[in-house]
Amino acid sequence: MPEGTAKNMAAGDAQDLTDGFHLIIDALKLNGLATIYGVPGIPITDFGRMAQAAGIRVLSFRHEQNAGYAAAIAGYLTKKPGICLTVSAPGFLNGLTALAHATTNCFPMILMSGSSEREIVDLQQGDYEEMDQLAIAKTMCKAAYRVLHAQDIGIAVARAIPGGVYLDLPAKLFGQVMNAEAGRKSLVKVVDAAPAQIPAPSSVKRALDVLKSAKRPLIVLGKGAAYAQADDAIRAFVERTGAPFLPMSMAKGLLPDTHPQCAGAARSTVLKDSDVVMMIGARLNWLLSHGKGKNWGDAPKKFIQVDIEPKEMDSNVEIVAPVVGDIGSCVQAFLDAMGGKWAPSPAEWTNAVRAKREENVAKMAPRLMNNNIPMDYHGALGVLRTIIQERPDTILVNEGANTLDLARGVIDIYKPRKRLDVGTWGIMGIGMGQAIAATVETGHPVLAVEGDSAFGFSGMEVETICRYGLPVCVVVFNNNGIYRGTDVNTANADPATTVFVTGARYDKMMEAFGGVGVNATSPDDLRRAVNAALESRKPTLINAVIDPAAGSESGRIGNLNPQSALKKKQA
Ligand SMILES: Cc1ncc(C[n+]2csc(CCOP(=O)(O)OP(=O)(O)O)c2C)c(N)n1
Ligand SMILES: [Mg+2]
Repeated sequence: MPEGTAKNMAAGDAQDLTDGFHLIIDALKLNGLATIYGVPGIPITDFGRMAQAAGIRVLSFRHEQNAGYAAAIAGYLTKKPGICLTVSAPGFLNGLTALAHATTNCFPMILMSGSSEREIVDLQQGDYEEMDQLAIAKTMCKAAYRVLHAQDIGIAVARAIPGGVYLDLPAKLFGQVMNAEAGRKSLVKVVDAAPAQIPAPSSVKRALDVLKSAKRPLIVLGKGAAYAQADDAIRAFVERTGAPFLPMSMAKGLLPDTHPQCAGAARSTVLKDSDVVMMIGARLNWLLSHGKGKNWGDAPKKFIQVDIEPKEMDSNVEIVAPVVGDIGSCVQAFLDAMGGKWAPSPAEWTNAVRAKREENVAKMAPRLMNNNIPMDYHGALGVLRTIIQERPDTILVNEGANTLDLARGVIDIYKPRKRLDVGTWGIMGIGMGQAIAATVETGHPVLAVEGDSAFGFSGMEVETICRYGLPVCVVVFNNNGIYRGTDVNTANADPATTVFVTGARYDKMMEAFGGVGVNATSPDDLRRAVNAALESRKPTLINAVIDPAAGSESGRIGNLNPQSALKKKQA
């Protein structure tokens, strides 16, 4: 039976019919996509209800951007596309930021948005929430598809996997009716969304030859390596080489930060002094100073790059040994080709790196134990560092400027994919969405360490956390502002642009929704409150009062602020 409307169908046929609502649900379920993060409204409210009734977990957020960040990180954690569901125009745009973020970070995600009447939108006749969403989405993700016919839903969902993809679902699609058996047959189960991509054996040999020639090798692990879930092979490979390794922030824990080869605490030394750098699932973007400049020192350097994306090769500097394939297959190929006889990295180099690391760790240790009131970053982070050491299954979510940069350095991570943060863009606002999805997808409790500004971008989702009763402990590093709380505007009565209300009590936000709120003014308060939260698994928000003068402008990346040439001349 061709598509039609329910009106056209004889009532007696109803059980032999299906509709767009159910076909989308069936297509998602068939492909094992069992969780939706979204915000309801026309035209997708009933769809959400029906999805919930059909056994899909539907988590309703307070803002689509947060639902989108949840979907994005769900994709990262599970290797299956996270689904974000929104209404048209404004809801779509709110979700689109997250889809763009997911695409930039190579997280699989599908944004599904309802859209208005095609005929009216295309003639720009002013429909309810009118917008040409498809055209806008195309520039922001890998692909964007619109589904006009119920019988195309199966193929459309299949094409969208694994993302980052936008699926445009016009309101009319949901109500379209077709024969149930034909509908079932129209569904497509994706057999292998990300097939193994075996690297060319010659590229593997070339990479190993370069690595073998190194006097001062360095392995850089990126979040692509963490995403691959090839944890054992990666660890075996790194250990076989004996080389120091540097984890990018979301790759921390792939091997424990306390591993003897970890060079996290000797970052500037290894970047400067290494002679061969093997990048595994890490890109040579701004986060690594594009592989050049003063951070990388003067000594000539050879780069080996291992990545699934051929376009990453030679993106910023020459890659003398490109290895293209999925990280799991590449690392396994290295292990196979290395055989039993691989000379460990020169001891002179590994000892030098270890000495530098121990020196830096020792330098930091007393600062982490300080009991200053108000707390500074190190005093507060020292507490959280110990808690994560004692509870290594806890997932750490982290955003802010100083709160991010200092926590990344201070808090050791012991297991893969236990640290989630602002990603490639350094985006604020991922906090509560990531916290919610991280516990929903893994069942582990979450510790979200948030700058007070960063928290504000998604703070309303504490209601969502309370509503679903999620084991999330939010610690707001309340230094009364962006970077610092001490800025003064001398031009008029308005506050400076970077400061917030003095003495704000973020803990009361959590209490407003039935969660636990704690105001922590000392490291001891903080320790007690976080331990209680992780023990009880009750939604908790701790307002950690931080010295407003403790932070620095833009955290560790102040050098990226533009300076006027004029100002320099005058100075
Ligand atoms: C979406 C977005 N908007 C704005 C910024 C600019 N930004 C970078 S860090 C930051 C907030 C830093 O303050 P806070 O979170 O309180 O951390 P602190 O340094 O005070 O510890 C802002 C607004 C951004 N990175 N992303
Ligand atoms: Mg702040």
